Amino acid sequence: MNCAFITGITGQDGSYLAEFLLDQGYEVVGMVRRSSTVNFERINHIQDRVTLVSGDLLDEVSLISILREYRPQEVYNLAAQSFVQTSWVQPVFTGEVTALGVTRLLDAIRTVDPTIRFYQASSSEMFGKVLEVPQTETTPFYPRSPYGVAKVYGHWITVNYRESYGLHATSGILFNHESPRRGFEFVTRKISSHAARIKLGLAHELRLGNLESRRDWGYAPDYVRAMWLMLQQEAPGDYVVATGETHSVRDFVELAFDHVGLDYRQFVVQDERFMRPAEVDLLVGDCRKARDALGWQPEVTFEELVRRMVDADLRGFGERV
Ligand code: NDP
Ligand code: GDR
Repeated sequence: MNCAFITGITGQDGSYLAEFLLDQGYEVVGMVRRSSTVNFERINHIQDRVTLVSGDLLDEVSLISILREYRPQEVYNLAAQSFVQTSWVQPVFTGEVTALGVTRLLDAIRTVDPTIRFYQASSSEMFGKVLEVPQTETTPFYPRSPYGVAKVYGHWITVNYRESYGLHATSGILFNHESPRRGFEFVTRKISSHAARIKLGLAHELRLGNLESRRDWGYAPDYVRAMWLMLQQEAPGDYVVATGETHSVRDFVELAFDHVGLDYRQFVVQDERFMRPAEVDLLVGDCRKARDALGWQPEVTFEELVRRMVDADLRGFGERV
């Protein structure tokens, strides 16, 4: 039985990837950080089918011990301080986890078993103030936040360990992907949860920052499939994963509120607190390489994504009314 090790298993992507790998017949080992309260909400339903081990990207000893004990063939590095806005408030911490954490894990792999296949969760935030539209694997990076800068480091250290030590180290440059399991601080879930709560009479307004920024939004379960496909390739590489469509935050709000029969203009308030010191105005990816080499394509459309997220929040909040 193949064994896969996932960092960030308690996160949105980690939970979907764990489900996907279990379905493929893998033994799944997931790393969790010690905390005073348990936050296994996203993996409760599979907890008895995965092995959870304690560790931290800040602590290389824990990474080496886990690899030595479980001997995985595949490692998926999904752990990160992943919220862009927080990266301005905690820039050093973001660099420690999201940038240097990648080196710690790569070095643990090099030390324990250099035949392990490694996936790094790189991001479209690396393109930042975009130098080309649409963005591809060869578009130069111009990150706009401490998070984006940290991800550029994580990307290049992955490429460097591939080239220096011959590791099967792959970087998936994933554009935004969302789901009903998305954290509430990210704009899509903030919108879907507020649309549902306003509809149910549990809230009366939605405070947002920049409504004009544009993102290439896909559906998270489609994207974890691409991660796995990348590690099944003979050779490691870099792949853009995206839908090729771009929509504004305003488009997302409008669709979400339309879906519950409300006019967003009556509820949305623009609030300076949610504006960013430097914004990424436009992202749209060209995933031709992933399509041709991996046979990957997204299955859920933007409109369907919005509907699924709002419907899930209507059910979730509706049960609590
Ligand atoms: P989440 O924020 O939902 O999950 C992040 C995970 O990282 C959580 O499990 C968290 O654990 C864990 N984590 C954070 N810090 C540490 C640490 N020091 N040591 C160990 N684990 C840690 O992110 P997503 O699931 O959305 O994203 C997964 C990865 O993909 C991230 O690296 C993100 O930056 C990247 N990415 C995401 C995209 C997206 O649109 N979702 C797009 C492109 C890249 P805990 O639960 O304890 O906080
Ligand atoms: P992003 O996602 O920064 O693209 O990073 P987020 O949903 O936080 O922001 C998207 C866009 O929406 C604008 N926005 C707001 N954002 C938030 N969070 N809250 C608001 O109130 C708000 N109002 C407007 C933002 O300014 C931005 O333009 C996500 C994360 O998952 C990263 O980890 C990942 O690497 C990238 O996607 C690809």
